[in-house]
Amino acid sequence: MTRLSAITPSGHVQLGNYLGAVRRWATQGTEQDVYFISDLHGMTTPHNPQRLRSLTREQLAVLLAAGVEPRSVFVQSDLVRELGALTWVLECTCTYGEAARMIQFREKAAGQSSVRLGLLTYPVLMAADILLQGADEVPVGEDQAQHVELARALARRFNGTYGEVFVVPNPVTPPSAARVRDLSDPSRKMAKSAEDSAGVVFVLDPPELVERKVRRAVTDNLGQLRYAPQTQPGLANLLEILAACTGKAPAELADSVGSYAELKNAVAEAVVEELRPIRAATMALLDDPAELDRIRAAGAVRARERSQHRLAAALRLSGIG
Ligand code: AQP
Repeated sequence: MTRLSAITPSGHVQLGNYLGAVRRWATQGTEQDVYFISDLHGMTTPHNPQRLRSLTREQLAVLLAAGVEPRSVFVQSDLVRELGALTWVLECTCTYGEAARMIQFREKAAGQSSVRLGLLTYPVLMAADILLQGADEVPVGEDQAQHVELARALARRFNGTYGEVFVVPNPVTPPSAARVRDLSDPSRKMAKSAEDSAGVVFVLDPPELVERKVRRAVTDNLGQLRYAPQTQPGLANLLEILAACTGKAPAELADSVGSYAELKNAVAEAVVEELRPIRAATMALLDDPAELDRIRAAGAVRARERSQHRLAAALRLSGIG
């Protein structure tokens, strides 16, 4: 069984990406699973080429440093030729109406005077990512479920029209994971591309900076230490982060600390300790470009091998190549 997940280099990896996804990929992933840095998806909105390249490298290093199986990881653009070919075939399998109906496209395009065509067609590229690798399962949140439905529809349509090539993927809800909120504004989720990074803990932030960001986290003035996400979202976020780092329940942790300041100290310490080995291993990999390149190239070879028979069959059956 192959599960497929990705991370987009739209910014530095943040604590939410790590606690909510990457850590699980490292601890629960199998060799059959596929994890990739979706740098092609990072081009659908205005981007800086140098920054995209360096974030891609950095994210690859973070995934490996976190312990994701190196044989499962690759960089999406290392398969740009294969993905480009399959995306075209799938674009000619998809209707304009289907693409234009995607909620995420409508949300991201709303109010923009100029929208990249890639923003419209990116769900078809995502379908190519999924179908090329033969993924059975795609763990996604609600925001991406519609895209996996599109991939299912395209796989079925292609198979029905030209011949059986693609595994029809299933969207699955990821096992309940921490949903980390922005420390400065707990009404928002923590995001790597947030405009203001004061409330975003990055995996590579030095310990002093992590401590400072946690100490400045917005809480409330109720002075009551309890786990109440609706009425005390800032405090609840800190308790959830501490819970994700310690394996204890947030409510239990609320009972065990004496003050907001004590809680912040405990959170800062737990996060610093959780991230310390990953930060060190990431730095070591970034300091050894030859080793990182070697792992990257091997990942690309494996991803290509896993997919080449499907691409060849899709091209042949659709009458090209
Ligand atoms: N705050 C979060 N808490 C828990 N999980 C999170 N993820 C993202 N933010 C949080 C999970 O991280 C994985 C990779 O994310 P992505 O790169 O696919 O895109 P995203 O969800 O849009 O991540 P960001 O950080 O919010 O990026 P931007 O700012 O570009 O939108 C996914 O599994 C995601 O659920």
